[in-house]
Amino acid sequence: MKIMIGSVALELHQGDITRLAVDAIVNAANSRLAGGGGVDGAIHRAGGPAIMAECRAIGSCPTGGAVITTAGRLSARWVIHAVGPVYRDGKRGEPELLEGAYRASLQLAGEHGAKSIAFPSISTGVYGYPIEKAAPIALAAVERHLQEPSSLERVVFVLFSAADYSVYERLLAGIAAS
Ligand code: AR6
Repeated sequence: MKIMIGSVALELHQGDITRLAVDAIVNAANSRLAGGGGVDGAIHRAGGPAIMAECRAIGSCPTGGAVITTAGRLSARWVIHAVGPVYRDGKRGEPELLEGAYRASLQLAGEHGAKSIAFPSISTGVYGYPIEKAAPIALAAVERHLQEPSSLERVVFVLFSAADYSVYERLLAGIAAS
């Protein structure tokens, strides 16, 4: 599915984010930048050890922030390692921290002149953020970013499951109709 926000294409894909041909792939990382399972494991596996070497040199990233590295063997130019919150009850700053992770990623992409970026659904796997709550935050962060001039021409959300895809599909249909 694809809609336009001004001149920027907002697309949904279902599948593996490491296969996307975009300038910047966003990773759902942890604050130690230590690698792990889920999308983090997939990105480091596909991209090779150069990405982890850069992560080690950077050291860490606060929750709600993001850092950027090159992308090793991936076809992308950069990996943006975004650190979303662990979801507990939604009353411990989780929405603001999740929004911050998206905002910091978009800002880094813009600073590097990226024309395209692909996001996974940050925090909704191991970190337990309910996708129905997380998806509107992700989309609002993108919409807000695109209200200002940006290098981005294409923003892709890559959802691993059909159920997650349909959550995003419903929200995008709402944006397209508004
Ligand atoms: N492509 C796209 N999406 C994927 C892929 C993939 N290859 N693999 C998994 N997903 P998660 P989090 C989806 O757990 O919740 C790691 O260990 C997955 O189905 O990867 O932010 C880190 O090191 C889910 O919808 O990230 C951290 O310690 C989404 O990506 C911690 O997990 C995010 O799930 C971060 O947890």
